[in-house]
Amino acid sequence: MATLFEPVRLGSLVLANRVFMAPLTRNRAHADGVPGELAATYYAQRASAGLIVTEATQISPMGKGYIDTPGIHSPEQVRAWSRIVESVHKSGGRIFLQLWHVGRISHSSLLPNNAQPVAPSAIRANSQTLIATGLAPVSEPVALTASGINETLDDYRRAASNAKEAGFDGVEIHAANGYLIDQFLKTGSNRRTDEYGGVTTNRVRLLMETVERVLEVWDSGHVGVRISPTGSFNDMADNNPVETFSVAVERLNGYGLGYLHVVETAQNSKGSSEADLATSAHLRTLWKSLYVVNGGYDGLRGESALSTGHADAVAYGRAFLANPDLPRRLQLGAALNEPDPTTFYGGDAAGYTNYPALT
Ligand code: 8OZ
Repeated sequence: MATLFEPVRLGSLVLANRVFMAPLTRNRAHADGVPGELAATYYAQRASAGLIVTEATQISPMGKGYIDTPGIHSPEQVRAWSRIVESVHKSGGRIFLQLWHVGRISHSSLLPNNAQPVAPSAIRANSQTLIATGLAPVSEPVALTASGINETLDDYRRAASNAKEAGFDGVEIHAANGYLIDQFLKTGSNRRTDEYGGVTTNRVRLLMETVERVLEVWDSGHVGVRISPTGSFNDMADNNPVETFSVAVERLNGYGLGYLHVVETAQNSKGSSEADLATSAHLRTLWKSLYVVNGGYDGLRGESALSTGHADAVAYGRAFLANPDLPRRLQLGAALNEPDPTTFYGGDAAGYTNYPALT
């Protein structure tokens, strides 16, 4: 069995290790969705990750749900991302862009012409988002029409193409944590009566069609999908996560994707329960390529996930945020910097580019 520090193949790439950097929302982009000036330094500092997955990045103006998150739909955004990718590549790293549409987790003040957010069904989430005035309840959404779904799929394709133009090594489709694709997957947020709702094979349709659009642009080995089968963050619930996600995973197998990335915790920052881990272990038996896990792992649990065959790679969020040289620290068994939650979302270099590496 592999260790965290052995290389692993992903598409045409050979990644240096199996310590991945999980996507982390940092809210330091400009109001127009152009990534901030410090982002190139921040990501390059973390280039020793086997793979960096960027912070969630909106595919369109309607895909935005929080203040100061980056996009990948305008030429200025693409230019800024290309400078970030270049700095990561110069430092020897590999980086995938995470493609994001928030669906109902948004607020009208963040959307074009103060629009209502879109969702599978007009069900408002009992959840909050960050807007100009601070935390606010999310707005009431409207159900996407068939043509709205098609336009959204076109947006995914364009965003995937923009990511390629910016020089990324690949893309990760965000189908986790209560955002648009997850809202379609899970029964609590999807009451549709058309071919995108009801039975599981219908609820997984938007994810499959998204993958198909992205594969019009990218080779399958350079595309990953992130899911959170037992996640309840953002007011999510599913009647039968094992059934829903077994169907999703078996269908995804048909596309030959590079990896599946599974958030194993019910809530951000909380640990995973036995049931969460059992669901993930089951999906692992179904999945045919690289299996990446995330959710409160430390070095020891990460090693054990690999040595027991539970996973092929481990994505670290908070630990990577606070430790730019995380793989080296884990390998040496060195002490870790503690993450500072007061600087997670928004702000400047403090808590972003000033965490020290080992000397
Ligand atoms: C925390 C705050 C805002 C967004 C996710 C993109 O959970 C997020 C997110 C996390 O996937």
